[in-house]
Amino acid sequence: MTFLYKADPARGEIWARLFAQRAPELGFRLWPDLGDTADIRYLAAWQPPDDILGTLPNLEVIFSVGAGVDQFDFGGIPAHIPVVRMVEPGIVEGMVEYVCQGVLSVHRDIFEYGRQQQQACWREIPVRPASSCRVGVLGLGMLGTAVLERLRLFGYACAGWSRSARAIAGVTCYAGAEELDAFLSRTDVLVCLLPLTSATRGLLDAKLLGKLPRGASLIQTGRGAHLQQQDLLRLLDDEHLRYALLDVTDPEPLPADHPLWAHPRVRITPHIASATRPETAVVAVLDNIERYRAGLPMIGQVDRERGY
Ligand code: NDP
Ligand code: OXD
Repeated sequence: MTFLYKADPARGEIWARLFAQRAPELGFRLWPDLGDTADIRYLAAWQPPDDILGTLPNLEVIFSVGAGVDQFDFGGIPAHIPVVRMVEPGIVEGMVEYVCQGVLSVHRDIFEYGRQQQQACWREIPVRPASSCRVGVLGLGMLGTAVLERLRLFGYACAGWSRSARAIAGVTCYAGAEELDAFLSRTDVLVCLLPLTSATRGLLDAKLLGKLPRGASLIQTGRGAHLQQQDLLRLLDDEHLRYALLDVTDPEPLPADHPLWAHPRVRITPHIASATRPETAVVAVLDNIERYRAGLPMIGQVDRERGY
C-alpha cells in the first residue's frame, strides 16, 4: 500500500517525513517519482494527473490538499473513487486569523489610516463599538463557522448564510435564496467563504453586492470566480462599497494593468488567507485512511452532485 503526494514539492518533503514517523508501514512517494504504480492506493493532490486510472491503475481514494475542490475535473475522476477535501485544524486557524484581521481593519479604520498616511495626514476617526459593526459570512461550513465563532468574541453582530439551515450560538443564521436579501441588508462587512460551484460562480455581482447597505465592505476569501470584478469596481467608484480585501482573484494573479491593483480602496493578497498545515493535515489524512479501511465514512468526503 503506497501513498502518492502530488502538490508543492517543498511541502511534500514535510509530508514524507511525517508519514515516515506516523505510518512507516505505508509507502510514500513524491510525484513525479512514481515507482511501481500498481502499489499506489491513495493520492493527495491539488490537481490529480490526467488519465487517472491509466496513470494509477489501483487508486482507491483521492485527497485534496486544499479545502476547496473546484480545481478538480470531476468528469475525469472515475465514479468509484471517493474524493475527500481537507478538513484539518491548521487550515481553519489560518482562515480565522486572516478574516479577523480583515474585519478588524475595516472596523478600526486601518484601511482609512493607510490612505491618510499616504497624505501625511494625522486625523483621528472616532472609534465605533464592535457591536455596531454587522459582519455577515457567506458559507457556514468548516471555515465560515470557525470565523464567526471567533468574531463573536470581539462583540461583532454576527450573521451567516448557507444553503441548508444551520444553528450557531450567538450568530443569526439565514439559509437559501429566500433569506439572502434579509442577510445582505443587515451586513456591513461581507465575508465570502463559499465553495465555488455552478450555483455560486459569479454570485458576488452588482445585484447581490448592491443589496448591502451603502458603505459596506467586502472580504473575499472564497474563490476568484465568485466575484464579478467589474461590478465590484463600479460599486466602489459609486461609493456604494467602501473597501474590498481580496485574497482570491480570477485569474491569479491579475494582469499587471488590472484596475483592481491600483484601486485606492482595494487590498489584494496572493491567495494566502490560509493553507493546509502539513503537521495537522497528515494526521487528518491518516485518520481518514484508517476510517476508509474500517469501512467508515471519511471526514470531508465530497458530494459530487453538490460540488463541495
Ligand atoms: P464547507 O464545504 O465546509 O462549507 C461550505 C459552506 O458553503 C456550507 O455552509 C454550505 O452550505 C455553503 N454553500 C455551498 N453552496 C451554497 C449555495 N449555493 N448557497 C448557499 N450556501 C452554500 O467549506 P469550507 O468552509 O471548508 O471552505 C469554503 C471555501 O473556502 C472553500 O471551498 C474554498 O473555496 C475557500 N478557501 C479559501 C482559502 C484561501 O486561502 N483563500 C483556503 C481554504 C478554503 P450547507 O451548510 O448548507 O452545506
Ligand atoms: C484551499 C485553498 O482551498 O488553499 O485550501 O484555497
